[in-house]
Amino acid sequence: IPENTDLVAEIARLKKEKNAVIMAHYYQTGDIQDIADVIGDSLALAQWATKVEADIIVMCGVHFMGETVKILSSEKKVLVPDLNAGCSLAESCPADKFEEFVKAHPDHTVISYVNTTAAVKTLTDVVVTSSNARKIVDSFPKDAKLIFGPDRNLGNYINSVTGRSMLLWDGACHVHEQFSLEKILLLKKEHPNALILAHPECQSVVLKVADEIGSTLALLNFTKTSDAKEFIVATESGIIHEMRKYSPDKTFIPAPPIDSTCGCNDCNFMKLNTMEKIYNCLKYEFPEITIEESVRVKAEKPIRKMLELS
Ligand code: CIZ
Repeated sequence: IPENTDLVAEIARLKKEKNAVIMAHYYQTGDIQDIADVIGDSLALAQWATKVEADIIVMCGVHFMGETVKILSSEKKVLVPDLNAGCSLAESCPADKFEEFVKAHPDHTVISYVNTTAAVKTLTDVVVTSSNARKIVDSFPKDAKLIFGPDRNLGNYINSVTGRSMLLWDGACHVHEQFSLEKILLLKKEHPNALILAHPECQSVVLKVADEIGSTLALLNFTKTSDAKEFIVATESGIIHEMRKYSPDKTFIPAPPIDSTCGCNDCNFMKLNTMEKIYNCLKYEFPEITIEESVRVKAEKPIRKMLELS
């Protein structure tokens, strides 16, 4: 890319020329969120993917999000700026091992978090995101036998609020698993009026001290309506961009990870996407998400089921 290229203008030009749209997850950097046609959580992005009219969708997020868009909009070209943008949670649940787990419990309904590969979705009855997991789990009879994967922290949290004992897959998100209770409590001492906001993928010790637990969208909405002026935010720090945009008068403090040298409250996969890569992927229409049609068709069912129940 030539030096001094105005990436914002060039991306806008390519988008128009190619009838493309840009979708960005809340965990993307602020510059990417600012040029996106739509910003959202996985549920909002999936819902939007079923309606959008375009020839090309650039999904600025991680690989499974590109897959979800492709599964729902198979006729469109779906690009992701960096194919290496994986997800620790999706990787913690290999399809072959998950299949063994499902087969070992044949009388169970399988509920999978959206942070899974298309292959795992083919083994799933209904997909959930953090913003609809409770509602969808509650749609099953109280005595239903349920498997929930792959996030054990989210699964434990949903078990606790719904009074169920779903069988859990033992996976975790490397960002949310890393938040340090001790450092959060130190921050709280320094900012006694700050409310602690935590994502349900955090460990239960962090959830115990949280004033509000919810998905990115739920936490964002909470900050808009709360009277509080300060918040300690225990989820990926990208969401703080939106929080600040809506509430410029409030203070948002990212919760620190255990190992502060690893910068774990940023998802290093999400942050692989850059403005330069978006420009290149629009220009060269690459890298593209492709899914074998038989897998796509099978994986679409539990996602559509989620959309119906949401
Ligand atoms: O559902 C999503 O997009 C994720 C990964 C988190 C959240 O709470 O929005």
